[in-house]
Amino acid sequence: MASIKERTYIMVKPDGVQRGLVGNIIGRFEQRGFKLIALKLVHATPEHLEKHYADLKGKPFFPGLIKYMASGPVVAMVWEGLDAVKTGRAMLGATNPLASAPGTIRGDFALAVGRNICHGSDAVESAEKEIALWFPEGVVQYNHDLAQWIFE
Ligand code: RTP
Repeated sequence: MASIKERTYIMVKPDGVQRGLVGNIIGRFEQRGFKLIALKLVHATPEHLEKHYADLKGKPFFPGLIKYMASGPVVAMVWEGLDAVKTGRAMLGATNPLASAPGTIRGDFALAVGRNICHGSDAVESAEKEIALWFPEGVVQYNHDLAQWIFE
């Protein structure tokens, strides 16, 4: 059963930051009812990004992907809420923006797969790994319960 405490790792990529889309993307997750439990602007090293994208090592686009992701700061975030991983991916749209529905982040702002604005974890297990990689310091604890406003 989906948990209201599920967490996903969402990252605005360098093109999203450069194009001024950070506020819009954060706003969509806030408005949907997810809870922001970690956030930072970070210019990641190629070594760090190679760990994040370890599963894609060997793909022809891998060197270009690392170069693009290291080209500027990214906004690293953890969002928590019901079915956060699957819902986060739905809000992002398909990996290739040309296949992303209008109304999704990529469907509204992107055209090219190599400049697709935003990352979202693809499974609960990958979310856990990504959160540990980007936030070794941990996430925040709130002293109020948003859940009572959002969920039954
Ligand atoms: P992401 O990890 O960024 O959320 O993307 P994803 O799961 O939807 O897609 P994945 O297959 O994991 O690919 C990761 C990122 O690599 C870039 N890519 N470029 N040029 C290409 O053919 C190509 N294919 C993938 C994209 O930036 C994609 O988001």
